Amino acid sequence: MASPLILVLNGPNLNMLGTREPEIYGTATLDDLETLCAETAEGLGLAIECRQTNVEGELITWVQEARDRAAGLIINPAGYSHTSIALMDAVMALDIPVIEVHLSNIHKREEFRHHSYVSRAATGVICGLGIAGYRLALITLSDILEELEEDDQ
Ligand code: CA2
Repeated sequence: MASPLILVLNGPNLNMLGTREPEIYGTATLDDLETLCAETAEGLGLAIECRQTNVEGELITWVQEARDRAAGLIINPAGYSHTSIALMDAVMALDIPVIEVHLSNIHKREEFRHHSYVSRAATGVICGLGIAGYRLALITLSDILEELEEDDQ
């Protein structure tokens, strides 16, 4: 049987990871993050596809595509977390498990980062653990998918 596909979507400015603000986002680059996801997914028997965009509409289109293609979604909506009702609506329309990840602890930062529209549509949220948050999100999705499969039998 084919491995279930997990889509890992990263939003605006995350292509700059590792180049600035290491005290907030750490020193790992987007490449490092995607390698960690690939290695973790392989160990869990999951297939993954990692994508990053700076464009809100593109992120929404990819979320919509997850509906027919993916068994689970990991999303760091970055700045759009705090602004985008359209992105929240797209995530709401999914019926697969969704984990929202933030590298930084958004609750320890400026007030405007404390609220995420996307959290309302997410199965769960991980923040403040750096790129390890993505590893934990994959492990959690693997557990959820196993449980769903057991329920189906
Ligand atoms: O902590 C996170 O993962 C965030 O989603 C990152 C977003 C921020 O707007 C959210 O409030 C929290 C920003 C990503 C920007 O990443 C950069 C990394 C290095 C240099 C510049 C920006």
